[in-house]
Formats: sequence, structure tokens, C-alpha cells
Amino acid sequence: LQLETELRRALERNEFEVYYQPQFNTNTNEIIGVEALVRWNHPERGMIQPVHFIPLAEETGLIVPLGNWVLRSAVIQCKKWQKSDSIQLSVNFSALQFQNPTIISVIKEILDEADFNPSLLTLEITESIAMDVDYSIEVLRNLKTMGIKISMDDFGTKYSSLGFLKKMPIDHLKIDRSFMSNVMYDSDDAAIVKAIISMAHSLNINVIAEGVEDENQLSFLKDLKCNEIQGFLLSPPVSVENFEVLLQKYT
Ligand code: G
Ligand code: G
Ligand code: MN
Ligand code: NA
Repeated sequence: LQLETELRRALERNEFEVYYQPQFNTNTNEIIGVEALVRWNHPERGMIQPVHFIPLAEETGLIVPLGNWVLRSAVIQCKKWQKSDSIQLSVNFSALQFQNPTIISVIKEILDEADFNPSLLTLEITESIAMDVDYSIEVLRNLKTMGIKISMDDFGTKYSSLGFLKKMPIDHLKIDRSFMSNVMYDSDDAAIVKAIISMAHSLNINVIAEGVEDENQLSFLKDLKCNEIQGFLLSPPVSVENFEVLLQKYT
């Protein structure tokens, strides 16, 4: 309860900050996208990671105003970074935001206000949105009609991924980092990663690997023609200032 009150107050006091993690094309060695990741800049406790407050924000419904705040901040920021409409912005989207009936109009308003090209926005969803499949498909179709891209985050970690993938209009798959961490030592993980990449290629869905931490994992992925990479090897999530340094170097 204490933390809930604090979360509410933090939103009013503007204590949240968006960090940015670059996504690279390993063929060109260029930044092709960025994932927005929220942090809580707590006045006493310092920088708090999302694992410590996102679950509570979900439980209390505060994820809706917080998520909208993240989306608006990231869109305004990323607009400034577009030189030739070349950076895809990914924003995590929770099931509760998705179920909110105002979602479409809220997103439209945020994009219009910032004059942001909707096709440069990717919403990262998880299978948890699928509680009401028909409703989810309708919302996804509306988003796609606007030009917005849909990415399936944490792919492979929950049940019914393939059924979900078949039903939902998905543009992008993100291979969950839990498969990447042991991919060089665990032949089962290696087989799963190979299968996901191959399936995505056959279905004409873009595939990105996250949690890439070393060169061996990188060349494993390159061999499989998985050319979109996100991970600590290239950069952790960083502040606006530090992301701008990366942009200078890698665009
Ligand atoms: O940045 P970090 O790895 O600590 O993020 C941990 C988790 O928090 C990730 O699963 C990520 O999806 C989630 N997360 C980070 N920012 C947001 C956000 O703005 N909205 C939602 N819904 N989840 C977020
Ligand atoms: O679940 P989601 O994909 O939204 O989680 C994204 C988070 O994953 C980022 O916020 C980041 O902190 C974390 N992350 C990104 N790259 C790596 C990595 O290479 N290794 C580990 N352990 N975590 C990573
Ligand atoms: Mn994500
Ligand atoms: Na993920």
C-alpha cells in the first residue's frame, strides 16, 4: 500500500525517466531501432528498475497512466532523433493498457501531437493480452490500419505461442533472452533459437534476438541470418544523453 501511494505520487512529481536500448542491424552495424524502458528516479532510493514497480503498477492499474506517459515521452524524444525516418521506436505495452477502451484514441493523440510517423512505432505486446482474443485481434487490426507495428515480446516463454502467432497480426518476434543466455552451452536452447528464427523467416515475420551478451552468441545468430540484435554486448539501456552518443557513432 505504501509503495502504491508512492507510485501515484511519483507520477504526479514526474519521477519516472525513460532509458533507451539500441537495436542493431549486424550487417550494416547501424542502429535501426530503440526500445524505451522506464526507470523510477526515486529521490531517496535512487534509480529503481522496473521489476520493482511494474508488477505493482499492473496490479493497481497505474500502468495505464504510466504506460501512456512512457509512450508520450518516448515518441517526443525519438522524433528528435529521426534524421531520415530510420529509427524504429519500440514501447512495451501491458495487457491493461490494451484493454482500456480509449487506447486507440490515446495513441492517435500522442502521435499527432508529436507529428510522429505511426509506422515508426512498434508496440511490444506479450501473450497476456490474449485473454480476450477476438477483442485483441480487433484492436491490433485497428493499430495496424494506422500503420503501427506489433512485436511479440518474450517469445517462447508462455503457452500457446504458436496459436497466438497464427491468430494475431504480428510483424516482429523477439526471442526471449532466457533462451539466449545458455545458447552456446545448452543444445536444447540452441535448437529452440534456431527453430524460432527459421519459423519467423518462413512466416515472413521479422525476428530480433535480445539478451545478446557476447561475440559467440552474436556469430551464432549471424550464421542463422538473424541480423537484428539487442543486448549488453552492444549496449545496455542508457539515458537520453548517452543514447545520443551512440547515435553519433552508429548511424
Ligand atoms: O529494463 P529492464 O530490463 O529492467 O525491464 C524489465 C522489465 O520491465 C521488462 O520485461 C520490460 O518489458 C518491463 N518494462 C520496462 N519498461 C516498461 C514500460 O514502459 N511498460 C511496461 N509495460 N513494461 C516495461
Ligand atoms: O522483457 P523485455 O524485453 O521488455 O526486457 C527488456 C530488458 O532486458 C531491458 O530493459 C534490459 O534491461 C534487459 N536486457 C537487455 N539486454 C540484455 C542483455 O544482454 N542481458 C540481460 N541480462 N538483460 C538484458
Ligand atoms: Mn520489451
Ligand atoms: Na523480452
